[in-house]
Amino acid sequence: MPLLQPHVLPEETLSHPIRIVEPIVDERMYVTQPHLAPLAEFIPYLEKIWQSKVLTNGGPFHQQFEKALCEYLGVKHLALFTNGTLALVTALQALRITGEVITTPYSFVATAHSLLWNGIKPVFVDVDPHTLNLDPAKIEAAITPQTTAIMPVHCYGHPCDVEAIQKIADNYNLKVIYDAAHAFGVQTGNGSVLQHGDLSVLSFHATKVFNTFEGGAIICPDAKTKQHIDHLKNFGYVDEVTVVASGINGKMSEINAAFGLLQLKHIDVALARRKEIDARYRTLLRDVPGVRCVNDAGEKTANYSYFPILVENDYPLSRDALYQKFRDHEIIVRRYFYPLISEFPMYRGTPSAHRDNLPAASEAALKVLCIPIHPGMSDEDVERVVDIIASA
Ligand code: T4K
Repeated sequence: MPLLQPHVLPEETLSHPIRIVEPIVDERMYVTQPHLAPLAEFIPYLEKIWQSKVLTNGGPFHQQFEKALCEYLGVKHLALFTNGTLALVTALQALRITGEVITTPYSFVATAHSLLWNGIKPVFVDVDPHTLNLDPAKIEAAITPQTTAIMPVHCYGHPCDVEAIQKIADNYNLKVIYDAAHAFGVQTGNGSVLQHGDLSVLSFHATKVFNTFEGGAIICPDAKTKQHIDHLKNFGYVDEVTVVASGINGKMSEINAAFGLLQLKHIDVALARRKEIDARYRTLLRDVPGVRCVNDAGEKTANYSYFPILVENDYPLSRDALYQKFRDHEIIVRRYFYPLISEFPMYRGTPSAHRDNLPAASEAALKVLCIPIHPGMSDEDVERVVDIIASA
């Protein structure tokens, strides 16, 4: 319990009247929209927080949410974070990674930024043109005496070739930290994809399949590692007078944890609707010339977090013209992941960032378009999106 309890002021003592913001009417269709549990269901959780006045620092909702998530995801240990980026930064700290880390350029910039924040040099390796995940066949050539780890991304929630990556890591004594920001709930033949590697990092950002507004987690292999990570996310504090590391403040607040607990009750319905939309897109786009849907989830249990299409050269419009056509129809599609991380100024100078080293990633970045997929979409919405693609 915190020593100082926050005091809630009665409304009549407020010096400024509260102005309620006008409801926003927005008819646009977005690449994603958060799935939110009904507001009325959240009120009792808020009442508990207001009663207890425990707002953060590993309170009861934080503890319950960690336990509930472990059960849902089928993992043994997990440490909650304020967001996925701080979780990535801390995962690298926890394993004391230094020197060079092999990673993918085809991701959100946070993947490589987490390396720079730790003073680590990212070494970019190309992706497999079919899965758009780090290509295991290209990893060995990039290993140097300075290489200490591999940081692959389960891009769009599609599992990396975890066996091949682990084999290389074992041969060269490297750690593996998966950026699993997209991979909530994803299974492989042997259970959760999050069990692979030394650590895996999730994001619960508003744009993710499962959101706590902002949030993230590190999946840990054992209780000892989790305890170390729990210290690192709390400034390195072990107890009131002991600090064991130069930790950060990465703790998830009680409000986010409480909301996460509630969101878990609704996630299966959201995933089921995503699956329907994914299937509908694949059927309707099958015969549209010049458009290729990336990766069918096949037998794996996917989470349908994104719906990327590749706009091929025989499509009547360029990728960017199609992107603009969508915008003209108030449909806000995105080019995840264009530009490649390796194209940004803080990465551009290194030899591994050169386009010649990254032909598959460079080509995908120029062709990809992520079209809307989220549980709030109707069948008519899906058809509207397909009509725009098919009518070029
Ligand atoms: N690793 C990977 C592989 C990642 O993809 C990410 C994050 C991270 C690490 C880092 O995790 P976090 O630290 O974020 O937990 C978004 C997200 O901000 C980012 O979390 C995400 N990846 C990335 C792929 O996408 P933007 O700049 O595209 O977001 P924004 O604001 O343009 O949102 C996209 C659409 O989502 C909007 O057009 C409408 C909708 N939206 C968005 C927000 C924020 C909503 O409906 N409500 C909202 O509150 O980066």
